Amino acid sequence: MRCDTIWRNARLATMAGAGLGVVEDGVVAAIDGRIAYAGSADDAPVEAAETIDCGGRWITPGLIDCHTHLVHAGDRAHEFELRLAGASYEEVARAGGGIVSTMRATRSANEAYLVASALPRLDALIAEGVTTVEVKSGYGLTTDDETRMLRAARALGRERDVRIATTFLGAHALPPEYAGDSDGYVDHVCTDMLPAIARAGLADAVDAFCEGIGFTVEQTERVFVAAAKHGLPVKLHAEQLSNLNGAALAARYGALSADHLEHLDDAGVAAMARAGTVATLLPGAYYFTRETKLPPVDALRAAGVPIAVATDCNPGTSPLTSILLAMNMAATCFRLTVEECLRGVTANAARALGLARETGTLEPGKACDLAIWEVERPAELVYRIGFNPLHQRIRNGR
Ligand code: DI6
Ligand code: FE
Repeated sequence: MRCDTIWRNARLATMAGAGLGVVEDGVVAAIDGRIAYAGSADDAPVEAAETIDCGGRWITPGLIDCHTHLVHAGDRAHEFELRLAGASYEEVARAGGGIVSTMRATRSANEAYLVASALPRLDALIAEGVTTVEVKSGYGLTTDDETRMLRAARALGRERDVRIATTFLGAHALPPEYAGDSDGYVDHVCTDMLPAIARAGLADAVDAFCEGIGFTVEQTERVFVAAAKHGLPVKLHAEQLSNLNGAALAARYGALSADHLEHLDDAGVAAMARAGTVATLLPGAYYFTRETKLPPVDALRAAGVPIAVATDCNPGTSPLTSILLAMNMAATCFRLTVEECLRGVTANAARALGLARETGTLEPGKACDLAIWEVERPAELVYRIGFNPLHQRIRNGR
């Protein structure tokens, strides 16, 4: 087999099968941007146009950030100062803070600005070996503004060599023009916004914020029915601040993932296990909002629910653009193991995006997306705080 590129003299964490799928003296080979071989040097191909000696460095799959609000205008640093001065969430909202303040900034930003302001955040993730990023809408809250957000998200995938998965999150917050009429807004999301965005092919999935300060489980179900009608998979911000049984609803609709989950109960865990819905944990939001309720990690483990970890990069509750720090927080705050953290930003993150056949492990047939690390052991990727040991990022074999 003649390959385009061979990476040899490496230690592989393939994330395939049990554990980290470690191969001590490993080789990865690529043909036409796809993995042709990943395994022991003993059985590896040797002929290639280019052969790279990795000097014993570790190779993981390219990392995946499966939950971000990367596209948005403005920031909420002033709100952060108000909160530090003791203001409550409600007082901040009354002072014009909260999601609606980001909505106002985003509505007045054109697509070029939305792209330009997201690029530094995307570059921070890329610098840590991220090769796939999920980007949600949810700060426009009108058809035109949500469309512009998703066009900007798609544009990020043209501006940088990165895979972008887009998610329509029209049911993120109630816009001022629908004040007091959340059912009317959900009608607008389901009958106008979602069909327009589906027709334009701008969303790969649909999400909602099922929460007391968001939308009810009944309203969320209407969004899910509309998504199914347009052939779009769903995911859900669920049980972040209370238990509305959103995760169980998401599981009933075969959701790719349910996210946050601090208030998830045993029935929700069981429903997710039955459906194969991924539990995406977002330690950045837990940390930044100084939450105290931990997600039921032991119950998720016992039920075999796949766990993903993501930054939830957003200006209000998780202004975090480091997937490595997200892993450290998941281990330090939620007590995930190193293996669970690494699987959470690779194989399980791919599952949360419906991309498990394309990326997330070092296996033949998948995109040759790699991260090559200057570490003695994979645990250093989770253990260190604010240190980036990336040696090289490979995307589609280049
Ligand atoms: N949950 C969150 O923590 C963010 N959205 C959501 O559904 C908050 C987004 C923001 O405050 O801008
Ligand atoms: Fe989020």
